[in-house]
Amino acid sequence: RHRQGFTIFCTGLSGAGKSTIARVLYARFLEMGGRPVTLLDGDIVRRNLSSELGFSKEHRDINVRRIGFVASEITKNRGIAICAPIAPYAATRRQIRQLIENYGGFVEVFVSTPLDVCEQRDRKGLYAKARAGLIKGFTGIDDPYEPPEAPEVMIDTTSLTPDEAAQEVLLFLERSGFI
Ligand code: GGZ
Repeated sequence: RHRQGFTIFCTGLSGAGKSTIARVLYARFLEMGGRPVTLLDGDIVRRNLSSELGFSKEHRDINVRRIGFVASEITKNRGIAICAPIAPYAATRRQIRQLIENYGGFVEVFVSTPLDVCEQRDRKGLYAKARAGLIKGFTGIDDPYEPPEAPEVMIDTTSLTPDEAAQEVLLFLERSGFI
């Protein structure tokens, strides 16, 4: 079987649960075997591909386009790319979708956990810093997040375990014939 490649593109606020879902999916795909899997988590990309970039609209767009390009190459080669940036701008996500759909599947996963829940979790203390004005231009506080209008999957992690959240994505992939 020569199944097509695909990209899982998780988008949502800081603390919404993107990286956690992405890591569970990564482990599941490795267990399944068959296709090469690449995890392009926000942190990993910022450290290795985008270390010179900040968080202006321009820099976020460059960052997200780089992720999209790498994911498109992986998808072209029939692999699985799992991406987990905030990717706050709808137009930029749309461009990446268009690029990747030339080569395989694009599965937009909107991790829709509301701001108040993300802020309550505040795992890294960044929301507190943003509220205190110590970080400027923080997504959801004083910087925009444009929610996807037609994501393939929408997951609010408020009352789901990471496994349950990842299962939602796996179900979609099975129903759509990707896995
Ligand atoms: C949003 C910021 C910011 C600002 C630093 N706004 O919870 P985290 O820490 O680990 O995830 C956030 C990450 C966002 O980087 P991305 O590359 O995913 O963003 S984008 O897609 O918009 O390029 C957060 C941290 O970096 N962080 N400053 N101002 N998040």
